[in-house]
Amino acid sequence: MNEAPQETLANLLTEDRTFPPPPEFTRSANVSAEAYEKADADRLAFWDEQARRLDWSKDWDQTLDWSNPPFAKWFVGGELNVAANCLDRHVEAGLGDRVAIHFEGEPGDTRAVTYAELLDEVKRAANTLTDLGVEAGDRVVIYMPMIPEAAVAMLACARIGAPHSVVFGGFSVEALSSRIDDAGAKLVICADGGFRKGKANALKPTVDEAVDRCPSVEKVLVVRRTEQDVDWNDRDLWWHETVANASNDHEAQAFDAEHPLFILYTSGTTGKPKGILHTSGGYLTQASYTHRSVFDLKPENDVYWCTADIGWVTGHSYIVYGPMANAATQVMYEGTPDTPHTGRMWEIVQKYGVTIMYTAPTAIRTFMKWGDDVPARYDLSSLRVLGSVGEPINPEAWMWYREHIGGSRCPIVDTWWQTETGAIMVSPLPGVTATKPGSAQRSLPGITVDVVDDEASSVPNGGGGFLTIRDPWPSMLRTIWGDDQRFLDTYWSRFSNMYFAGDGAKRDADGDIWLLGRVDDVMLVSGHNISTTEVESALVGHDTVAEAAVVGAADPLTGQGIVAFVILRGGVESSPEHLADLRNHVAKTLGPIAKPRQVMVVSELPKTRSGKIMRRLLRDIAEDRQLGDVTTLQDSSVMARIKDGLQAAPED
Ligand code: 6R9
Repeated sequence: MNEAPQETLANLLTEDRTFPPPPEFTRSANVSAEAYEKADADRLAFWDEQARRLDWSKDWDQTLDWSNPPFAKWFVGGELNVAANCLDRHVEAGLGDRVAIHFEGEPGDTRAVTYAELLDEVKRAANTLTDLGVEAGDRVVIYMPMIPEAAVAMLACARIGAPHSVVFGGFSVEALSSRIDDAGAKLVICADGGFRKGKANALKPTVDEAVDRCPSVEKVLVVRRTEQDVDWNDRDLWWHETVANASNDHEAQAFDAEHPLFILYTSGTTGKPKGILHTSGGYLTQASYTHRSVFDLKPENDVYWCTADIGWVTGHSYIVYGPMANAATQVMYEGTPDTPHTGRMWEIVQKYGVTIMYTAPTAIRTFMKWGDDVPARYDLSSLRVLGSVGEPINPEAWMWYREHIGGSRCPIVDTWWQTETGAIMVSPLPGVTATKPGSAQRSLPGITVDVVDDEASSVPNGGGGFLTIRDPWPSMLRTIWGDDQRFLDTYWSRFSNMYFAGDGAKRDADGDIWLLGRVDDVMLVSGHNISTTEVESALVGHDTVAEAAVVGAADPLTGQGIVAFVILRGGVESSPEHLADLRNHVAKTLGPIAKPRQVMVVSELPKTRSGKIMRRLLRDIAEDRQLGDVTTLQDSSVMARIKDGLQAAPED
């Protein structure tokens, strides 16, 4: 059965739809096609030019030092203060009255925080941290709900050069304490709780228990958000009794371009979390450049909204550092999208006149499931650019986003990047690229992403393989905190002189890049390497399916058999005929090799807190095994519900 033994990853799905940018969008776009030419002609000069959009206290002597790969140094010798670039310079330029954050709490409370107010609060917080003995280089862990103080805490750390490590508010005691411990944090900043799903969700008890296990922590600074009862320890301090009373006089000191800015632990699907280390000058350069170019941000007019949590890298680069370096006005929402009703997101878009929205495929597929009529009830005409991040976006989800949210008028930017890359790497440019539903398309100017085969040769158009990055980029991770060897082994050992991202990808006939999911999830069926993404996209292409996850389960005949888990669109009932129809639909779309052995209807899928499907756990179910580690699941009870539901479901 080995028809194609040399094939790295099959290319099964073809997509012919394409949408050129509206001409008036192109005319006023921040970035034109010339950016690619400039960057191709001289990549380092291109990044030099982008870095000059920031304020530096001291100029750099060298753009890139790559003499000791893969340990990069960007803007060598340059000095800047990241927080001053996000705040002080805007206020000094007369923009102090511009709203930085339109905060919308889940219960409906709101706050508009201007740049002047944000700067004032960050200065007070910086003075408080210094009073508590936090010095440049000391690590601070932040464990917070989505409230403005989370951004204030991050910026205050940046201001005094204390690297922060934000941990998802919602991770367990175990996850929190292991991250505090690995970073050796001196201070934890948290809140009493946050509002989620209509309730006050406590955070402080988790912090109390975690900190009891971590001798490095000296103080815990607590923001009062929900006003629920909390236990109080000697090490605890209230934010409103310290930060609020601190001086708002604080001069930002410049730090070296390579001074550590933050550590962020990747959820990863297995093993000990990796502390991804980012530094200052290169990171801020690429975060702000990509935010301005990919979303075409016009800070005077746009109202930008990124729905990610601050504990995810998207929250770091595209809520805090990128948008604030660009003086953007943005919306920050605390709660869940269906509280108190499934139209909450669209109500917020209408209320604030959101123009740029950045969300994840998992959210888009959930909105599809809730039905077209929900967004149709709101005025979404302010929107002009839509973004997607986190997982491959299936072509049908892309089309739904375009039509039902973007009114068929907004360019969609599908942005591929990772915690490790720090900022967007592959994406359309909304005023330049003719977009294709489901493709992230091409490397941004100044970035060299490739798709290679086993031997590290670029695959031809039409071929599939491994996504790699050939040249160093400004916002690249510098190492894994405390573990250079793991950094080398994880990212730089699969291919020599190339960063391997862990993702599969293909190049279509035009050379555009399509992401095909993690290579660990690739299924080997009768000698063919089949990506989970293509089969899932084929299923979502059926008009009864809102969301799908597929896995390869051991099969005596074919090596692995494809097992699909599907969530149906609102109002659809399944039957044995329907399931057979879904299997045939995949065979018709992708070819008989990709026909699922089995399709199971479920009401939920196991996801990480950032919305990525955990296929590993579904593989355990498909192969009838004991479940593996569920600690990074968004909702750890979901697996039991899936199993119970399956026992009641019709067999295919
Ligand atoms: C930003 C972020 C990184 C992994 C990455 C890939 C997947 C992210 C994607 C995408 C296809 C996109 N991913 N964006 N896959 N298309 N537009 O998500 O960072 O949490 O570290 O995850 O997410 O598999 O390798 P992170």
